[in-house]
Amino acid sequence: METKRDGKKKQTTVITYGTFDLMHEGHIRLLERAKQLGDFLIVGVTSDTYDRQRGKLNVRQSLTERIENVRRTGLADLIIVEEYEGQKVEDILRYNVDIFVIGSDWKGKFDYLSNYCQVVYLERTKGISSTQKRGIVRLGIIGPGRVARRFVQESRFVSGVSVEAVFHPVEAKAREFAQELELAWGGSEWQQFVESVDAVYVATPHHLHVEYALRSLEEGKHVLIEKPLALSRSDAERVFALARQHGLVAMEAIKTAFMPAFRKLIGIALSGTIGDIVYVDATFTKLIPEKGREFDPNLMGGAFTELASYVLLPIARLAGKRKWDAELRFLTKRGQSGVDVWTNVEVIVGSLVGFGKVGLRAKGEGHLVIGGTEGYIYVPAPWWKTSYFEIRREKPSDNRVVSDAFEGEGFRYEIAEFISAIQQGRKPVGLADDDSVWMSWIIERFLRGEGVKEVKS
Ligand code: C2G
Repeated sequence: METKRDGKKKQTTVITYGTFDLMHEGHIRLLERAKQLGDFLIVGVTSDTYDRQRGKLNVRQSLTERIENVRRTGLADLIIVEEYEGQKVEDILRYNVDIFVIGSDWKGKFDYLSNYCQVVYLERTKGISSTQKRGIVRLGIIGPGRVARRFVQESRFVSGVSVEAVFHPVEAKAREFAQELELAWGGSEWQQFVESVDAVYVATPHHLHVEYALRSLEEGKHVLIEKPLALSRSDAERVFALARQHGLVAMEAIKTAFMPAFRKLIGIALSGTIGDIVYVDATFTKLIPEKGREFDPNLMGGAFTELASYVLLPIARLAGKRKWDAELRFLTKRGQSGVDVWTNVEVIVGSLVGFGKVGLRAKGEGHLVIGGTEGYIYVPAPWWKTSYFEIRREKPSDNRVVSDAFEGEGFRYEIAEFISAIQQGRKPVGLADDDSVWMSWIIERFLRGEGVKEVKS
């Protein structure tokens, strides 16, 4: 407590903010420690509109219920509603706040508030004991790599999931990752790992996806599997059959499939807005130095296994059931290590032709065009992070623009879909099992060399 110049003790006011959805011990411990820092605790609860605006997904409880969660702790002296970006500064000034408190998952993000008051980041609670019955899914990661790191960061924008554990056969790698990302557990003990989670995210190199997915499903865990889910049709079918048998969710992590603008785009194309769909043309290139996992034949590297899931996605979604009658042609170019560095795929499904181009050592325009008899849809690069597209017609005055911008990497939509499918005991929407099985079948055909023509390197 500070002493004012007039001798009277000034009360120390502390403020913190959060969604406080499905209140768990992480929230409660934060409020307890915040309270201990002063004499008067103000808690800001985010409004639904603000959560939507800041990209917080899958919030299950209403604002009233979430306020009630905070009230019930008996820790807040005042509860306010956070309704817009920039409100924090105004609240700090209005309530004469001394200390702003937030969990360490926000480290650095609120340093700008130190111009107005003291900013304290409290260590977030690792390990949530809440069970699925209460709606919180505890998630474990297999394969602590680059994609897993981004996944953890994005998962904090999805309510109802807590990333708890990370597994790697090399203990030190898992531990290091767990420490860096503030996870409760990191190690190489498989049994300990699966027992501490309800769901698993498989983010290993491609050739291990199926093995880990099956092992996790056998243990009764839901699985989110990095793309490509499998490298053969039968392997993909085994994954989904086992999930069905155990009543679990199995989903392929193709982030584009779950982005709001992409879902809209597919709906619009299928509803006949551009007439009959005649072709789909999608390109995804990524320049990567010719070393590392992506070029390793033993890890099933190559441009096609790395990127085909993206370019095949709109073709699969637009062709529907007809996709199984597809005639396939590939044109490919190999790099020094023997894996493909560029591949064109042609998918002919009746009157619909799909063109996909993927590359790791050469760039191309990364757009998506869906051509129809009455117009076309154009998605500029990077189309796989779909946030904006145009419906273009013969008469430019009939053109229309659809935009649905998002925050961050766009992973959060796929995470939110996976978590809400688990919570609601339903299939994920945006990507059917059949789409994933079909893509695995195409990758299998490519790897077997069926219909593949090689271009000189
Ligand atoms: N928290 C924690 N441990 C957890 C989970 C959450 O300490 N395992 C903390 C968060 O860091 C945050 C508070 O609990 O300080 C509320 O978390 P959420 O309800 O998830 O809200 P959040 O999205 O973090 O709101 O204006 C909103 C705030 O900026 C952040």
